[in-house]
Amino acid sequence: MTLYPPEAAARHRAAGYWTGELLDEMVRRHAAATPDRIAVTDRERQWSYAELDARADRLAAGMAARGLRRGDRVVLQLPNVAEFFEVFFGALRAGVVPVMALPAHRRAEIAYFCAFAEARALFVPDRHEGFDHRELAAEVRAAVPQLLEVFVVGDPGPFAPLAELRSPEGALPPERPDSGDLAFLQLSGGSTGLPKLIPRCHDDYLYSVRASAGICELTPDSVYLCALPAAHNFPLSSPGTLGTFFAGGRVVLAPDPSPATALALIARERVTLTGVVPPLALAWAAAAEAAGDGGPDLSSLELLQVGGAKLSEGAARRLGPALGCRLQQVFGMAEGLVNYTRPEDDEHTVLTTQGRPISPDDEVRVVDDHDRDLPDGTPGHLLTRGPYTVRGYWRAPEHNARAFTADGFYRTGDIVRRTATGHLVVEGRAKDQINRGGEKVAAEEVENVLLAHPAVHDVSVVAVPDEFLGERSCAYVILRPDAERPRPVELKAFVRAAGLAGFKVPDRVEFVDAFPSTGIGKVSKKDLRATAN
Ligand code: OOB
Repeated sequence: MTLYPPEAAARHRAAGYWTGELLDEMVRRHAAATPDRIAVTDRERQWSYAELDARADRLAAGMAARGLRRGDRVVLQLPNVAEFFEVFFGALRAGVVPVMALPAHRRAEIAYFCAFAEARALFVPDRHEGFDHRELAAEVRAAVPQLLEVFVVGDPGPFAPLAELRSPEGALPPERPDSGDLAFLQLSGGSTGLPKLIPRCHDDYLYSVRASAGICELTPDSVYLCALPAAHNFPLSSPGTLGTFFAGGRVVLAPDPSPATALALIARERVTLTGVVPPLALAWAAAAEAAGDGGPDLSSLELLQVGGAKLSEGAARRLGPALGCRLQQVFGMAEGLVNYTRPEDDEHTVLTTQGRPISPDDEVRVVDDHDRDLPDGTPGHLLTRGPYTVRGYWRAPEHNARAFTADGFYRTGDIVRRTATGHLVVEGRAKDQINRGGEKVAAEEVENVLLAHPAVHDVSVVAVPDEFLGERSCAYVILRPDAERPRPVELKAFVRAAGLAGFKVPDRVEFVDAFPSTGIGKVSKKDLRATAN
């Protein structure tokens, strides 16, 4: 399977962006050069590079011994535990393709990923944040017949423990994956009824990781706190955990992102950088301000990266002083393009823009509704193409025809303006999505669920402003004429019972008689949003 047009791939290789190296080789390299250096810290555990490397080998061998073949898919739903990287690197080494599910996903999402990706195995924790993932796995197994095995980190219950997959003397699969192969499937924030899978290969992903590590000046002394879910593209690659491994640094896994946990870990582990979404950054800043001089010692922290949702200038101003570090804005997407403010940028740029692209060969177009290029300073649709932006979603030709231009530009759905220095400012969004403090909710996915409720005639889910999260979701519901009005909590429970992740449950439900419409008879979500308050 070729993920990029051959001439584009040849160009990215000739430019030195694509090196032919595989993503797991970074672990091998440091295991050989500095075997005893710590790669991962997880609660009381420390794994050296040698240990992480050996574990990845054993897991790859175990996957091969269980009959998992190059190109086979598995669904990875692990929280921030060291085993996340054991399974991730082990799978890559075996040529097995993980689907990067989030811990918050529930039955509907996990069953869909398993079925759509034809996954052969599912990796889950026993319990996480009070939720039993073995029960979820049992439901998914019942619903998806071709899912062969479930492996559990922790108490396995009726399933196999991860340890069973570790093969002490098994051989690695003879054939190494190719750097242009599909390495893993990342998840799209989505704007359609079903989540889309993003095919990332070793070449494109490693380039974004390596270049990000350079821009963020990572060294073997870097200590990265992974506070967001490890599977998400931001903490995974921008430069995140993989960038830290690439540089030979140390990754500290936060079991939860609360200020109490995170600030204590920064102090105890002498963390030098971390990446968070705006509401978290503000919660940490508030906690640090409240604690004052008596709080945790944050003096090791050099860089706070904030991305995933728009950071207001006012919030941006507050963060550096509160946490005693430099701020970097990150505007990225799992489909590829990532923008960073740079160490050399002036303060105004860091506070008011979302950065500029990683690569000199990232092509950025800002266009009007008819794909005509707009001058700098004018907001428009952001289209992009480049050495690490995918050319299509996995197995989604119809959607791809809309989400990509004929010449391969990804339609990001973001409305941006470009400054004279090439920095981008995010002005809004054209896609039908709610950005709930960095967690993306596709309106249509939630609408489809609510439409199945017997009392619901029509529904429209939109973003409403929220002081803390930036946006929350509101479901506007038109009831069937004969229906009794359900309580909002019942409709929320209905979405939850359908097996959707908690962050997709509408924060608010409002009943209306009709929706405002656009000139051509479609629901005007813009006008609907304006009625919220
Ligand atoms: C990151 O990735 P995704 O795939 O969860 O979401 C991408 C979308 C963007 O298209 C944009 O709508 C929004 O999230 N976004 C931002 C933003 N960063 C992302 N909107 C405003 N300001 C920002 N700084 O969210 C992601 C991936 C890699 C690095 C960082 C974030």
